[in-house]
Amino acid sequence: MPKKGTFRASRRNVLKGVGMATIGASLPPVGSAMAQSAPAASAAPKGPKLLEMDGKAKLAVLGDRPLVAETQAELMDDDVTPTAKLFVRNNGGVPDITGDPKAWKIKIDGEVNTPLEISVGEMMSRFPSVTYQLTLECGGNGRSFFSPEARGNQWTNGGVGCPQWTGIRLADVLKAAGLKPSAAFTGHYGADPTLAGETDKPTISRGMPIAKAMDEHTLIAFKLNGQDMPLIHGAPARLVVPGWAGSLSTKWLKRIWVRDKEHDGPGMGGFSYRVPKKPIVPGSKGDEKDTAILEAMPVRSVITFPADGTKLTSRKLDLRGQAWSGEGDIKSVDISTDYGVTWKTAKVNAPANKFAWQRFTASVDLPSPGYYEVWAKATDAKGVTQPFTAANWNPQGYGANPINRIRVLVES
Ligand SMILES: Nc1nc2c(c(=O)[nH]1)N[C@H]1C(S)=C(S)[C@@H](COP(=O)(O)O)O[C@H]1N2
Ligand SMILES: [Mo]
Repeated sequence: MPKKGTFRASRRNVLKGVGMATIGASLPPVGSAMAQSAPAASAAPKGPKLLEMDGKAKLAVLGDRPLVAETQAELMDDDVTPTAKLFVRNNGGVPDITGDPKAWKIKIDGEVNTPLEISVGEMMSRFPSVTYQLTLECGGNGRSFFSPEARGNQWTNGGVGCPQWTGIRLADVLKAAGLKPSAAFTGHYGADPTLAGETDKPTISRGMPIAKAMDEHTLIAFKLNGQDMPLIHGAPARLVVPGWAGSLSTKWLKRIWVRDKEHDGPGMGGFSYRVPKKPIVPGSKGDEKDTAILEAMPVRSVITFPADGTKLTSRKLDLRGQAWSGEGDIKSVDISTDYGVTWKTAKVNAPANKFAWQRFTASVDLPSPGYYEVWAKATDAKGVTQPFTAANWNPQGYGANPINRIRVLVES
């Protein structure tokens, strides 16, 4: 193990107050907008507030009401994301759901021949059960890297996870209801109350084109990592729409309205989940009419070992991370330890299935003791790669996927 302590915001290092410890502790996160624009703060930064919830790891809390918590990069080191480490993103409250989960009913209506009201139990017995490892990523993941700051939760890279989901294909239920030729789009409704406690208003209601709804990897899931779905992740049933903005993956699912046009629920209007069709000046207002719906999430890589700020006792570093793209598989990941002057190709594992993230590993030799940044850059099967900085600024801050950077200090 080359790892020996860290030199970022640990209390001991802050108190020591000298040398690299201080520099590491006072630096903003690498790659953040702050890192690019602000001088290093002199005061010791407070670490993030950590989640305290039964069954969950100490994730970084980005918001309390509604609860939003992201997974620290070093907690994304499992091939399959354990339930405890999966990020949480609520827009409202958590519904009070009691009784037999199998009796929970979902309504399918709108542009269908036979509207259905079907229970979880019936779905389980009528349709084949499928299990896939699928990446779920919040549309705002990476938002903190934008400069100037874009409004919303300041995600770094941790609004993502890739656990195993078990359920049925949404396509099977839609086929059972019989899509009319006019069926063009879905509209999703969950049972969560608003923050004000209203139960008759959706907190968020997004939808997708029918083709994505019919994709064999789009699921109504009942289980997470082989266990009954935890309430916080959408029990008894939730959608999992892999690769696309996480807001489509409706938790506590109670209705799918099949529409003959683009859905218009909360989360579909204004700049919500929309990005400019042509680049706009960072910080400007933009024009809602000139936007397109955010669909697939962009290519991204995250170094999960070592942690940012690690002190190394060896110049040989065996690093690893995860890479994924909402568009499909990862073709390559490249690593640089000299600020992008030279790059080395990492080994990339095959995905468990389509829409699963992929493990990369690399062994790099750092030429001398001292301070280094390790950069990772993924390229997907379409040949799309990560930019060096958060590109395509937009008012709501979607799609920031700059190359991933960690800092290490070689001590000997
Ligand atoms: N009913 C409902 N479904 C929801 C949400 C919500 O607030 N209410 N949040 C969405 C968003 S924005 C994301 S990113 C994912 C997060 O899923 P998780 O909390 O299980 O990680 O759930 C989506 N499904
Ligand atoms: Mo999200």
